[in-house]
This record gives sequence, structure tokens and C-alpha cells, in this order.
Amino acid sequence: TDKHQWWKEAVVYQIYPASFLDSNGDGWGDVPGITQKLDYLKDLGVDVIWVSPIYKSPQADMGYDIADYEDIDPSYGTLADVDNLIKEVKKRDMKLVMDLVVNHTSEEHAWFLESRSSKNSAKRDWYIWKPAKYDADGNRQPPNNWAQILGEANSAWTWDEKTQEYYLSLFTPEQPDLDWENPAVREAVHNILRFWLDRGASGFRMDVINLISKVQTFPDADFVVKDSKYQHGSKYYANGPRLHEWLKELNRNILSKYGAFTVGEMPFVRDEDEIIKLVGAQSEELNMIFSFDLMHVDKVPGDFKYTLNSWDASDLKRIVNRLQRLMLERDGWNSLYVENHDQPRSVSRFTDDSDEWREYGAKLLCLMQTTLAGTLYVYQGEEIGMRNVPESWGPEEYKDIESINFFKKYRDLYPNDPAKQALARKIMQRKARDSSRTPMQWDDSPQAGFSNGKPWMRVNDDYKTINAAAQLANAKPTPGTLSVHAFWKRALELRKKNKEVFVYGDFEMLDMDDKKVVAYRRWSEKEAFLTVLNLSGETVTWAKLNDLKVKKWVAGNYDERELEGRELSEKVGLRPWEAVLGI
Ligand code: TEU
Repeated sequence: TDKHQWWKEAVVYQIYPASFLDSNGDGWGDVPGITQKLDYLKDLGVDVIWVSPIYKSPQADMGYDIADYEDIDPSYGTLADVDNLIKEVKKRDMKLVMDLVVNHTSEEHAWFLESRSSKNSAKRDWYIWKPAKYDADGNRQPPNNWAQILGEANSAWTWDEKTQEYYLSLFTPEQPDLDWENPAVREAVHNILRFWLDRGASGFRMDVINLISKVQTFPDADFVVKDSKYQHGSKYYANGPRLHEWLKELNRNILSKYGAFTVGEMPFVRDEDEIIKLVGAQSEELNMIFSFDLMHVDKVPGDFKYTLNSWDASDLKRIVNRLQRLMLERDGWNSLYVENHDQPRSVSRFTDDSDEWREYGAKLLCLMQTTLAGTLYVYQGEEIGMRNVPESWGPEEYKDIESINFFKKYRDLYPNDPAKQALARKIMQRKARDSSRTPMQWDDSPQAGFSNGKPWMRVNDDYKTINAAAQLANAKPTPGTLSVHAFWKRALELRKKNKEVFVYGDFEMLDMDDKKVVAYRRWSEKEAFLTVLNLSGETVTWAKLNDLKVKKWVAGNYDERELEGRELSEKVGLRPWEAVLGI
């Protein structure tokens, strides 16, 4: 097969629709709002838009709980609005990727309503039902000890009073897991894909698609996290026994026929052979997956997600190097992302988001991502350097069910411990999913130009200084310096112009152990680039240039008029959060 594929070169922009643009003043973003901003996205250099779920949903988990796969939630608009969006996307030579959530449905989906109606229902076996267990004292217990993913203090099983059985609900009780062992379920899923591809969608981001095959004996998970009754069950449901069989089936029957774009979201998978089985050039499963390694760099290993751990540039390099080399050496494909709707803002997480350094940090991360191999994903607001919600926001501003469950867990566990309550707030300010879900900051008018009404979620207080309009109007705020948005736009142009290097070229990480500097080479037969990033707030000297022979420095996140006078051999002096690109 030809290594050149459109989906490898594509720049994908993720839209979180509730917070993108509200066109009708109800405080909730909508499909016409997306359509209005297509020119903005095209101008930035976006080829594909991936829209987080807009289907009919009670919004227990912001649309990742779908009640009807073939209809749009009225809060987002109508199917006709989506048809129009597709038409406008195509007019601009762009593509639309839908978010496919088929590990589970909403508890309000007709399939589940029927399934839970009685033990003899025709759809009982579309979901995973099990009888209770009883402990020595005769108390009812769930079938095993797996924890709920979005509420770690709770069981992954939900008791159904009416039919006196438990159903599996890995994420929340409102999101019952489908039973993929049932061929009728798989066929129903195939029909959903067909429905959207026939309508003009170009492919799918597949939500937790590696969780669909569960070990059928449903064993207890090992006891790892102390102070927790329920434990990580992922060993028994991530990349389970029949995953490859079902992905191949999906590919053979549907995806390959339409040449559909696919990216599988895959938490918990690290095994290299397993990854290549999924995304190797010969795999006939998926184009690429979202790996979570980088997202776990600041979490305590083995523990739940909402923990804080320190890390440095060498940790980041090990992670980046491993995936870059793996894909090159074994002909697989990778995706690049540093934030999404489930993660905090990257500028806050990986750099310094203070007023003094935020722009440098945002551009550094931009330069890193646009010079690595993989399909590039930009999350809404990342292109203007949006940051986490401020520490002053109390728990009541957090809207995500996972955050609500987390605060509750800390209140239940440590009711009279102000230090623990403060820790909970600190952890959420750093890690909560809410920080990436605040309304998009379009301009400095009330509600950041997101809505004329009252937004469903509070707008970040910093919108008067951080917004798209200001950055578009003032592309060069000080001579030689681009706005974050303009920096992104140019970096995407540079990436496309030099795709043989940046998309398809070779990769070498330099100096794995340095704890502050990230430096790597990218090259093709004709050209070579060197990226050097100071991932620290200190002035450092990176003295490893030696025989690399930089001809000239072509981009940087400080005043670019100074690039010309810089040292070309032996050493690179770097100011705080400085990033430079040489050829
Ligand atoms: O996320 C799945 C997932 O495992 C994580 O990203 C998860 O949200 C996070 O780590 C919680 O600790 C996907 C969606 O992206 C997410 O928004 C949904 O909540 C989830 O699936 C359920 O559909």
C-alpha cells in the first residue's frame, strides 16, 4: 500500500458542540453555530471536523449517552441542520467525522427500555444482565468488584428493582453497556454507521471502542487502590478477547466499502503488538487510535485518574519517542493530541498558564505537535491558548458528572477535613474535564460572543484578553511575534508544505535524559528539521548541537527577528518556555 493517505495528512479540529457557538440564544451551542464558523476553521487550516455527540440524548454524560442514533438532540438542532452542515463542509473541501458511541447507549434508548422491561423481553440479551451475589451477612452485592469509570467510588453494576438483576454500566448508571456478543447488536451498530455514511459523514471517532469485548467470566479485578471497595476492571474489558474479530467485521462490512476515516479511542492499552494489530498498515481494523500515555504523565501510576504526580521533560520524551518509533518501525499510524473534552487545557497542564508565559507555552505545544508524525488533532480553543478554569471557582461551577462524583467522594470520605476538601478543589482545577468544556472565547463581548443568552456553563473569566477576535485582529501584537492563533495557522501551513518530513519523515529523539529540554530531528530524503523545546520556566543551554549543523532557525515563539543572529553549532541557549525550529 502507498504510505501516502489523506487521513494521515489531515488536520482534525474537535468541536465540543454545547460550548462552540450558540446561534439561537438558549445558552447551548448548536449545529447552525458550527456551520457559521466553517470559514474560521478553513482559514486556520482545518481539513476535518470531528463533532462530539449531537444525537438525541438526556445528556447524563453530555451526549455520550445516546437515546437515538439516527436523530439529533433538539438542543443542537435538526437532521436538516446536519445535512446543511455536511453540504457546507463539502463546499469548502472539508470533511465531517461523527462521534460514534456504541460501547453503551443511554438508559433512555428504546433498546434499553425494552431490555429492562422484563427478563423475557426480546432485547434482554442486548445488554449485560447478571444476578446479584450475596455476602456472608446476606447482603446483596454486585456480580464483581469493578468500579464505575466516571464515579470511582461506585460499582460498575446497577441494580434494577423491577427485574431484580444487575446490568453492567461501566461509565455511569445512565450508560448501560451493550452486549456485543449478541450478533443482533453488532448488526444494529453496522446500521448506524451506514446511516451516517450514507448521509455524507466521512467517518467516525469511536468512543471507547476497545471496551466492547468483555471477558465473559467477569472476574473480580485485583485489589490495587487502597481505601476503595471497587477496583479497576480494565484488565477484563479493555482489548478483550473478541475485539479484533469485531473490528475486522466492521471494517469488512462497512468501513472499507466507504473508505471511512476511523480513530478509535482506546484507554488502558499500551502493549505494542496489540496496538499494531489495530493500526498496522495490514491490520484492516482502524486508521489510528487515541493512546492515553501522555494523558497519564501526571497521574499516580496504578491509581485513579484524579491524582497529582510530578513529571518532567524526560517522562514526556519517553512517551513521545515510544509511539513515534513504534509507528515508524512497524508501519502503523498514530494520532497527535494534547487536549480534548476529557482533559484539562494543555497550556495549563504541560506549560505555565500565567499571564506572563501562557502564549509561549501555547506556541511551544503547537510547535511540538506540528512537527511530530501522526494525524494532528486540534481541540476547540487550543488554537487561541485557552486555559483551565481559575482556582477561585467553587465546586458548583463544575458541571461534569465525573467532577460531581469526585467532589461527592471527597465529601463522603473526609466530611470534616478542610485540608482534604481543599485538595479536592486543587485536583479538579488541575485535572477536571470541565476546564476544556467552558464556552469557546470568540470575542470580548458579554459571554465571550458564545451566546446571547445565559450559557449552560460559566465562561472563563479571562475571555476579555484571551479570545479569537483579538488574536485575528492583532496577528502580530509586537513586531516579530505572532498571536497564538496566527502561530498555529502558520505552523499548519509549514507542516503541510513539508509533509514529507513532518507527516511521513523519520524521527529521532535527541538526549533522552535531559529533564528540561525536548529536542528531536525529523527528516526526509531531501530535508531535515530540528525542533528544540525548553519545557521549563528557566533559562537553559542545550549543548548537543555538535554535528547536527543547523543551517538556519526558521520559527520560534520569541521575537522572530532575533532568529537570524542565533548560534548554529554546538549549543542552543533557551529562554523560559522557548521553542525553536531549525533546518
Ligand atoms: O471517554 C472514555 C475514557 O475512558 C476517558 O477519556 C474518560 O472520560 C476519562 O478518562 C474519565 O476518567 C469517552 C468520552 O470521551 C467521554 O467523554 C465519555 O464520558 C466516556 O467515553 C463515556 O462515553
